[in-house]
Amino acid sequence: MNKSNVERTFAMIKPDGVRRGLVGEIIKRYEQKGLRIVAAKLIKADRNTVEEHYSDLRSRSFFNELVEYILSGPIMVMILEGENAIKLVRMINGATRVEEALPGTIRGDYATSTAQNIVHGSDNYENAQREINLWFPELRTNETRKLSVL
Ligand code: IDP
Ligand code: MG
Repeated sequence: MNKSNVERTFAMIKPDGVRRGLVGEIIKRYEQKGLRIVAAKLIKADRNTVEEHYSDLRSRSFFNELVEYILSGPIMVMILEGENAIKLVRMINGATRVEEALPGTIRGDYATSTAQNIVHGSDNYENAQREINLWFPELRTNETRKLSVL
């Protein structure tokens, strides 16, 4: 038997997803694959947090455009938990590039450009921890910086 790999990941419904009324549709897709919502909130992000979130991309030509996009309206941030949650959310979201995002994925079904592609999901374990801590500072515990009760 395979060892179970229940883990937590960070997901974001970007401003275009919220603006287009896709929150329910997106959450439905995560839930119907067995992911559990551990925490979620609709927020207006602040610039520092967005720049920190995408710090790996700071040198890319589209960085400023990307930050302005995420700041352009409310976003929904969430922590999802389940078996192989990190990979699963990335699969449900679909490929980054609009022409590679397959039908049946969120981006494949709804994204009309690579820049504005509806959703984000952490790409590995370290980034999942980092992004959960960044977007949910209220859930850090003093000593371990792990999630408290959830
Ligand atoms: P990911 O969101 O699938 O992990 P990344 O390569 O980490 O993709 O890029 C982060 C975000 O930056 C993308 O989701 C998209 O919004 C934006 N982005 C990526 N590549 C481009 C580009 O070539 N032009 C404009 N925006 C881009
Ligand atoms: Mg990424």
